[in-house]
Amino acid sequence: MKRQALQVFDHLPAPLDLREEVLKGLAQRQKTLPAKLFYDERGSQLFEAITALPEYYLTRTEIGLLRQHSDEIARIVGAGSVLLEYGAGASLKIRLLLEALRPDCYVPMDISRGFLLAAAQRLLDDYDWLSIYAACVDYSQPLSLPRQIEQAERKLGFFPGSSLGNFTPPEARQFLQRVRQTLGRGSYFLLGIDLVKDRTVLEAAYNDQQGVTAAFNKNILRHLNQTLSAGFDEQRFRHEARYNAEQSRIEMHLISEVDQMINVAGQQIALRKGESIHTENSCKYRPDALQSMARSAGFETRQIWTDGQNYFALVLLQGV
Ligand code: AVI
Repeated sequence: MKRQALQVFDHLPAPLDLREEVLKGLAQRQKTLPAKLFYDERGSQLFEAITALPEYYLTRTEIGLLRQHSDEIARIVGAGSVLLEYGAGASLKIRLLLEALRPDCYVPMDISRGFLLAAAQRLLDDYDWLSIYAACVDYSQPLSLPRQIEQAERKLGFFPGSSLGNFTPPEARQFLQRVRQTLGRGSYFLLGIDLVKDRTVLEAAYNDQQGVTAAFNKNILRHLNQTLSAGFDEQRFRHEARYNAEQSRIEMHLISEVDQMINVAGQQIALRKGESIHTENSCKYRPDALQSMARSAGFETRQIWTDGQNYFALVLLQGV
């Protein structure tokens, strides 16, 4: 493919009815809120700060693995490839992969157009050889990409950060099936996955000393106050993250400190003192469980790289 710098592809689905989704979650016995509400501008900044926390080992461990193995990944995938990232390449991780692979074309996919284009522009400024096809899409939904991308012979999909863990296992399997459909047989998919480990390490990573994760969790309430004119007072909630060993997942909750009534989009929601709103799951995997899930979605495992402590894994899958 010839260098075409930046092309943009817009294919956003109609927005879901957020009010309905929020009220439905708050009407359940275990109240829930959709985790996607974390990521307004402030939430994205708080998440960036989380990735630099001493307790949050995930990001630095994954970057270490990419530094060590991106040349080998590039050798396996081969020259003349298209690199598709599920999410927009704002981080050092995609730079490590781009530099090793030097793909013909890089396709970041993200729902936030502003974020997507700003990240793409920064990469174009730094890499004069790079062609970018920025796709403004909801990658958790079925995707159809432009023909020139779909027909590329060598494709590598990249889904870093253990973001697969924020899906429930059935959602994760369905997501992998969709990725397999989009990428096609023979294509590669590189996943960053947080592994099951000692509960104290996991719980510390989501209950940091500086309280950044607590601010990130409570930000969901601020965001709701703005978007659905809700009346949450974040002072009346406390952050809690606990490891659910049976389900191999960290659960984030907001616990009501008092009995309270809250107006959410015109409806009164009652919360008892001590009652929780479940805001996020972050599933941790054992390599064998991940491999069998991937197999059932149409992928074989090519290679797994882990760090010395077995905290995190880079998993290279190939569509069969
Ligand atoms: C984005 N995602 C993979 C993070 C995680 O670890 O599940 C979100 C996060 N929640 C609290 N801390 C970080």
